[in-house]
Amino acid sequence: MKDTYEIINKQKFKKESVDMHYFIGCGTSFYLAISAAKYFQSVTGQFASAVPASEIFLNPDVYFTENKTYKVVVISRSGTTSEAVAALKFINKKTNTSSFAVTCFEESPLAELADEVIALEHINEKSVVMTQSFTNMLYALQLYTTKLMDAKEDWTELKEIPRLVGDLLLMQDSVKRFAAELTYRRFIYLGASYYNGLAKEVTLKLKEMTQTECESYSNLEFRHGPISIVDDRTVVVVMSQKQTEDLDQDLVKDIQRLGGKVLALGPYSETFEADYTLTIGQEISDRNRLVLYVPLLQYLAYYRALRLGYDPDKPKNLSQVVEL
Ligand code: F1P
Repeated sequence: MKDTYEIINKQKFKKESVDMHYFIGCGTSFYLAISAAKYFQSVTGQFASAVPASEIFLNPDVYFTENKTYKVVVISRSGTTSEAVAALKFINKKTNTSSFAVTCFEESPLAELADEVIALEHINEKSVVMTQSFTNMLYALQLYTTKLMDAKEDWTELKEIPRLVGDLLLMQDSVKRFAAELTYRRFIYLGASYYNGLAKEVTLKLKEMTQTECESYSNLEFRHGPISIVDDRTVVVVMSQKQTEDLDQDLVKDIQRLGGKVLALGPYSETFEADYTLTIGQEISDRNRLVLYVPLLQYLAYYRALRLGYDPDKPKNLSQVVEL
């Protein structure tokens, strides 16, 4: 992550004024797009939305009109995923749309086709499952956004992230008890706004690595129906923001009353109670704390996979690159 910081710190970016930004990708890269678009919108005040890469060329009428201008940020670890490349080729034919790629491979179709590129070549991930590539590409997009806006306070906070992620890795034992308990059969991940993409991503991690039944929702949406499946074999992972602490505390109590177990992650005050509380990033603002939630929950999936006897690097029915 320090290398990612150095790359973005040195790189120069074009400042463009467009009507709409789309952040697109497939699978993990789409979930990254959801959090990155929300972050971009919050820092820049400009419209941004996340779209699965395939929809850009399958339903262009939904996303583009003639008299508006667009910038599309395409995210892909491999830079070769079929839908991401097809979306970029489609965009390149449009005169009112520019493109930007974020990938881990400089020599990839995506990097060759895009107007501008962030290439994180130091992320040499061998696993089929995306872990450090997710964290680093999200971090790179936060730094990119902050640099574009010359948002000094955000940049100062983001500069601390590599050190704070390092500290987090020492806390990995804390998630092991949730990973080891095989009577827990269902996992629900809750995250709102910027955190909703993260909730979807850690759900996918658990699904890919462990074949466990799991779902994700925006925190308070959980009460509107999904809460009916909570029982004593359900674990709910709550990702909190500073301003949602009180509402999340009530939600935790409701889930526990129904027999569910709660693992809570957030910048909590001392009084917050759950079955296990991980207090993280108290000194960092909600939008810049994002990536701190991810590694520990990736570890949760990893340790559960080992406990179940699965190879966490090679999930069933999945390959590193999906080519149509
Ligand atoms: C996207 C992706 C991954 C998934 C699997 C297949 O890859 O869908 O999210 O875990 O590895 O590919 P990419 O476009 O980011 O390379």
